[in-house]
Amino acid sequence: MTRSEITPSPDVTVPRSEAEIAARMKALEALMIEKGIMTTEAVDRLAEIYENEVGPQLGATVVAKAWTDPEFKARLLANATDACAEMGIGGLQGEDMVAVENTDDVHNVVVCTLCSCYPWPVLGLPPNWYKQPAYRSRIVREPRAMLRDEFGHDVPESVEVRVWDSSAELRYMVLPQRPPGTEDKSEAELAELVTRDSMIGVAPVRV
Ligand SMILES: [Co+2]
Repeated sequence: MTRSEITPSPDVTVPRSEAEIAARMKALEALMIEKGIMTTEAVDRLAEIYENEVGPQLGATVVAKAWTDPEFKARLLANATDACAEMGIGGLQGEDMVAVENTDDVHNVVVCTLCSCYPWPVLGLPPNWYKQPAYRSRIVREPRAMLRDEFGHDVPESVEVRVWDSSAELRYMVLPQRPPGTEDKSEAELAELVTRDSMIGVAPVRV
């Protein structure tokens, strides 16, 4: 099974269909515009930002900086929101971000068991599989098997797997390990190696 084939299991109740959510969003948007809370332009601009401008390419620059600047890395692990703000990265759904570091002994992976909480400023909008009940339940029950079967990521038995449950209060991102053989690469070159999946913790960074 590949991740695109992950579908909700029949015993899981999915509260709303995508069409219903889209309809509710449209209704909310219309109401906010009507009441003068938002303008059409502002709504379009926000959608554009979170679809095109904010995304894993920003998270990748954060990771590359942490790999090359130990003091920045310490600040990132102490307070990811503040450290990202230093780089001009922040905003909606990034108010309380936490970075967790992968090491030789620990592999971190992120989920939102309730819905799809996710640090938008550094990762953009979550992929579909992140929102599926199949991922949300199994990654907690058997993370090692899930990573192996669905993502082809075999975490050695000697490495502890930690699963972090994102919420509206805390949104996690993974600081992946810098791959060996990248000592000569610049920060910009390193950033190109960092993928969204590596910052969710379902894949390593590969050269
Ligand atoms: Co959530």
